[in-house]
Amino acid sequence: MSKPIIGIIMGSQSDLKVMKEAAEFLEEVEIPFELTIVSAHRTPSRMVEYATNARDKGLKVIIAGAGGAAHLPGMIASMTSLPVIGVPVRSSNSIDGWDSVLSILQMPSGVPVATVALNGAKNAGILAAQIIGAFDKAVAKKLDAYKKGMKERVEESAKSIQKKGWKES
Ligand code: RP5
Repeated sequence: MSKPIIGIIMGSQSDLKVMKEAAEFLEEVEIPFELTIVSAHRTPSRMVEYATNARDKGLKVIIAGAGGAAHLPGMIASMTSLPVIGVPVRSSNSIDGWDSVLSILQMPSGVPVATVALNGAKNAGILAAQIIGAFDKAVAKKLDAYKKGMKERVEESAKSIQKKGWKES
């Protein structure tokens, strides 16, 4: 198996139900990735080690998901110049999800985290693939096919609604 070029990390195993959507997308477009748990609050040294070794081990993009206070994506971004995509997770300790959205989104100038929607791990996977696809033609081709598939599904739904009317779905 090829070496992972995308790292998916999350603050807790409880984030996996959301974060697995990023992994599933990367599997679909056949981009090698690694997935693990790194907690900013419970394993701070592991977080430093992960961020500082990421580039040397071949990663090109990091997807980091966390809920509640959600420091993980920002802290990782503070220690690497690789692009970091943040996934705010609505977790058991979230007030309503806004806590993790704002924590990940409102990074100070100089340390960006590309923040996707609450629980938006699939979009994080797509965005990471698009970053890779900017330089890799084979990945770009798969992403173009994915977009074409979405377009065709909407067109089919539109046709079916026009034919059947609004009473049937
Ligand atoms: C955050 O706290 C994690 O990312 C998770 O979303 C949340 C709750 O963690 P657990 O108490 O379920 O381990 O750090």
